[in-house]
Amino acid sequence: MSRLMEQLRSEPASELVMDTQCPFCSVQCKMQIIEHKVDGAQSPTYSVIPKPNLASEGRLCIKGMNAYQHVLTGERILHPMLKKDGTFVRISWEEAYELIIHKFNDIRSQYGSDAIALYGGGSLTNESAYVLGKFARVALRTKYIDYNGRFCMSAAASAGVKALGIDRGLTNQLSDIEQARCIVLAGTNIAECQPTLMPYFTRAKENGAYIIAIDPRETGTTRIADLHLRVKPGMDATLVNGLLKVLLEEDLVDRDFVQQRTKGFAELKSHLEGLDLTEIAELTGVSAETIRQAAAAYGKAPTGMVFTARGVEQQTDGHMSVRNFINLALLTGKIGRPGCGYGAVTGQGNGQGGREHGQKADQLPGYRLIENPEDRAYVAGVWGIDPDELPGKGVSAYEMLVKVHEQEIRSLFVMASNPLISNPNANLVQEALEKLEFLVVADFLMSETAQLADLILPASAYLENTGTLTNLEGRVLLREAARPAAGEAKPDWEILCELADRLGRGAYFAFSSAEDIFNELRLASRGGVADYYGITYERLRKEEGVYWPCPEPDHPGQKRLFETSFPLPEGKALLTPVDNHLPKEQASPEYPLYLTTGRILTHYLTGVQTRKSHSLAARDVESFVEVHPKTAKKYRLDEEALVKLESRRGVVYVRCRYNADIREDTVFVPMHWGDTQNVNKLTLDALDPTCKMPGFKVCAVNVSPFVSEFY
Ligand SMILES: Nc1nc2c(c(=O)[nH]1)N[C@H]1C(S)=C(S)[C@@H](COP(=O)(O)OP(=O)(O)OC[C@H]3O[C@@H](n4cnc5c(=O)[nH]c(N)nc54)[C@H](O)[C@@H]3O)O[C@H]1N2
Ligand SMILES: Nc1nc2c(c(=O)[nH]1)N[C@H]1C(S)=C(S)[C@@H](COP(=O)(O)OP(=O)(O)OC[C@H]3O[C@@H](n4cnc5c(=O)[nH]c(N)nc54)[C@H](O)[C@@H]3O)O[C@H]1N2
Ligand code: SF4
Ligand SMILES: [Mo]
Repeated sequence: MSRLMEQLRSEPASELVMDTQCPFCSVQCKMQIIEHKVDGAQSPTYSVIPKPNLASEGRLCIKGMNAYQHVLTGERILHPMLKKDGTFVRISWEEAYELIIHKFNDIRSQYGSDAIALYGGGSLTNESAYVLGKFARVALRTKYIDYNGRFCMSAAASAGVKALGIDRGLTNQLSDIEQARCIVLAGTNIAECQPTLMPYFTRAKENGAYIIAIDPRETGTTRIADLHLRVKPGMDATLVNGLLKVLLEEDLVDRDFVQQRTKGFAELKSHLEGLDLTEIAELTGVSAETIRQAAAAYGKAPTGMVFTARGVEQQTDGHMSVRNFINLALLTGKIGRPGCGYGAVTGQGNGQGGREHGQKADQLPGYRLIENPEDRAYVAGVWGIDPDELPGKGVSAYEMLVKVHEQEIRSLFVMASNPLISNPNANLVQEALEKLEFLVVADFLMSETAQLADLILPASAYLENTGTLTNLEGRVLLREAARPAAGEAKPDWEILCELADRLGRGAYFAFSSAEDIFNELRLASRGGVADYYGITYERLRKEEGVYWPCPEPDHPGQKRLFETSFPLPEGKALLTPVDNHLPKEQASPEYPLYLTTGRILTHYLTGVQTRKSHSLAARDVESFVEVHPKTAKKYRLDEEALVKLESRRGVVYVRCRYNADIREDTVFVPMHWGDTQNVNKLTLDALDPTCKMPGFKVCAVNVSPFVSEFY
């Protein structure tokens, strides 16, 4: 019998059972956390039980198993804190609100409404994201609002909208994966980033699926592949041109589908005919033979699915790269039927819902557009304001920080993000944040950005906060509060409503619960692309989530999209020629290697949460660089020794790890650490012209052994 069980049996105990959902990735696994309090024991103990549900089927990964730790540690932000002479002192909520109103009014009267900007996040519930968007437009009337999902889903989102008419991460249910006979996993590391989904792929394999992985390095995901295309970082669009060319040459095009359901074939065909496979092989580092093998496997399979994630999307041609992967699905007619589809594997817990309800610079709720007169009129009607009162569109997240640097923006309100670590070119971002006249951060933990703030507001954490989140399938799930908020923390939406009230706009924010907000969101999204009108809390309590679009309360929600048509003119999807594209920064004698960045299993994003979880922190205490042993030898890098990595923009110091299966011209560093291990000190701030996604996945660096100055 375990010590805990012994204790439980012998001493009077109480239990708090918390039904919840993991706060981390887009799968949104359901779980139960039980707090055991034993009389006489110093602190409670916890057990975690995975709960069956449609996506995770009752699995949890190591992050979910330990997700109670960071919320229940002693390191929470428990009350508003004001920076005075460099240190934070506790103040009351009323003092905090008074200060914000005073500062905001001052800044607005001096520089105008657009001198205040809001910066949101994909961890926020749909309700809080909705209120944040409304707060920007109705309470502050600033055009400057954007969110961390810009770095996450913007390339896939803009490509999905253009090519397919809708951006819903997966075009079908997860259960379709098992029916696919060929699966392309491009720049996605599901084994570490959505681990509980792996069994869908292993079951597909057992059913005979051929798996093709595209990644410059070996990962837990590429290891399940039958064929691994070790592409040069940033060269996916070009690689797909090779695949498409072979499909044409080998007559593996689904002519009926292309003719009846798509537009643009002639242009795509003539573009591909002008390309040379040998050149493509050279540019991508993948042999023509391998490209042929991959194209034939996908083209000949009766069913197939294509998945992309940030490896493909976080590029300066991320939008067009995704368009090319969609070309692949369309050209072969592998979309809109069982076992077929395209999926952008969404990242954050509410990465999907977070991009639908108005925290994006150009967006209004329901995926409506702020520059479209009809959309403006509709949403203004729901909000009870004149459409002319709505500001126009602002700029993307990083561009906002550049405006902070240029002092066009004087105050920033950050809610659920850690921009100092997650933006590219972090040294410039730090300079920008330090120039702000007033930085407010709402968080429940002390992030690196919060440390720079003038004022920190304590937000409630997932266990304490009711709201809906939309998972990677486009399924809306209700997560109910399972315990009271710690200290004086409040839900994000409540903070915003109380502030709106003090700004004299309370009438537009008279919400008394998350459900109240959801009911307005339902109306605001009604008839939009992401239509939530038919979804209610009552339904969500009874059903295991509801897929959008769901236009009426008796509508079942749409599980598979595009079965008969695409929501585009004539109901047809759009094929598009995509140019071969080189990353913005090329290797040079001074910076001879390509750096790519990403994730590991144990940590989440900028690590603020997982670094405070003792079990997770203990597994990976610091950052590292993955290097091919031959490259390591060339640059005299010993395994486990510290390495200095340098780009044109900055320097970081990380531990050396050998990986015999990474490209020799490429090194990989995860993004989960700050300070001298913040990999974004190295990354390039060039943005994709369409969606403004930064090219996080490629920049040029040099590496050398770190020799301490103290030796
Ligand atoms: N453990 C963990 N899970 C997470 C997260 C986390 O931080 N930690 N974050 C969540 C979020 S917000 C997101 S967005 C997702 C991200 O999920 P993923 O996109 O799957 O994760 P990444 O590690 O960023 O990148 C995926 C792979 O792209 C590869 N790659 C790098 N450059 C290129 C390239 O040029 N081409 C191709 N084809 N591949 C390339 C990398 O080697 C990496 O293996 O994960 C979610 N889940
Ligand atoms: N080099 C490089 N950079 C990257 C990426 C990459 O692959 N490479 N990936 C990019 C991607 S995909 C993403 S999504 C971004 C993520 O970038 P960030 O948004 O900066 O990352 P997080 O660590 O999730 O930061 C969230 C913060 O909000 C807090 N928080 C969590 N939930 C809530 C909540 O409900 N309310 C409030 N008020 N606070 C909350 C957390 O404690 C944390 O401090 O990073 C991007 N940056
Ligand atoms: S991190 Fe993702 S896969 Fe792991 S338990 Fe949480 S939601 Fe599930
Ligand atoms: Mo993300």
